[in-house]
Amino acid sequence: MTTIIIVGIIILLISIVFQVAKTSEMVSTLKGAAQSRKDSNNILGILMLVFMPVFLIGCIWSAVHFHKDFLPESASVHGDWIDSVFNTTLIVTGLVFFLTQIALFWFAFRYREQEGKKALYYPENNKLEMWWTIIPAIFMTVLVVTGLFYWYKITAPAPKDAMVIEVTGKQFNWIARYPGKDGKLGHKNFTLINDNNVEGLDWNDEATKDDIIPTELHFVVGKPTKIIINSRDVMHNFDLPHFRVKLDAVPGIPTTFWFTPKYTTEEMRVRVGNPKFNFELACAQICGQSHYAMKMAVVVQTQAEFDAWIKDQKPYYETAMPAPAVAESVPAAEEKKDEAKKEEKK
Ligand SMILES: [Cu+2]
Repeated sequence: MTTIIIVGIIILLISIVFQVAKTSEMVSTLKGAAQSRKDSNNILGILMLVFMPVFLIGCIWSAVHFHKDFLPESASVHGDWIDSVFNTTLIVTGLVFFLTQIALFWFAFRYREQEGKKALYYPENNKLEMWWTIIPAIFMTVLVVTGLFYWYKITAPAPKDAMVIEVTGKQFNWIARYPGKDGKLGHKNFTLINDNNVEGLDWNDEATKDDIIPTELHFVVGKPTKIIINSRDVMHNFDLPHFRVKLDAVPGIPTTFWFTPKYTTEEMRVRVGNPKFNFELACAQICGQSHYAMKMAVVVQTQAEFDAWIKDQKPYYETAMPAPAVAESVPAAEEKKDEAKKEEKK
């Protein structure tokens, strides 16, 4: 029913516009071409003035209304810097946008074609050109230099005490790896990848044997965290929107990024007023059919909570290796027992 009403309204509007156009055509024939041109110029000029505030208010409304949807609340130290640069750029360019749009519509109204008015021939003004080059150049320089200042801070080498986590993207989930007690991530080799060894860890390297591959990412609040980002197959994109971390996961070329989480999950739940809030790692690169489902839960906790959690995690080696080893050794042991019994009987 609603659809029929909407279609009816659209047809009605089209026929009104058509009728108005037809009537104005008839009026112009009666009045003569010159008068009708004057009228339409006046109408268009006034419409420009009416459209200007509607358009500008719409811009302000959409910026305010959708601002929180552009990026969620920042939960990392450098996230605040990025937001401040972003907001400064938005304010400066927004101001210029408003001034130029007001001038554009006002000029369209003020200098519409009018009887007895002739356009002024004004080919150049060097002074004016100088100022409208210098002023934007100063603003652009300030914005770019501020951006670069933060960029170098953000991309500087990670502090030595940073926690190191490796995250590998694959179609269609993330694999996180924490170094075990030795604090070292063991070697891996893509040729060793199989169902029991999702990362292709090289078990000949002792450092791999305590590596942990959990199903969730855990960070410590206030602790610098360095992520080594990998991909097992196609290009993915490591995206932690709350931490303002977003970097491509490229097969064969590990990328790194470090950041410091500012709030625990619990604190963030209070901040956003949602007791069910959870941080999330997403894939921000369309990487195949189930790209939309490629995500991983992220927990930010205190050092003590993290220590308790990591203590409960089993090294991946234990889940990957012993099962076949035990299965082989059981029949072998049985055989030995049998042989021993036979010998006893002899
Ligand atoms: Cu992906």
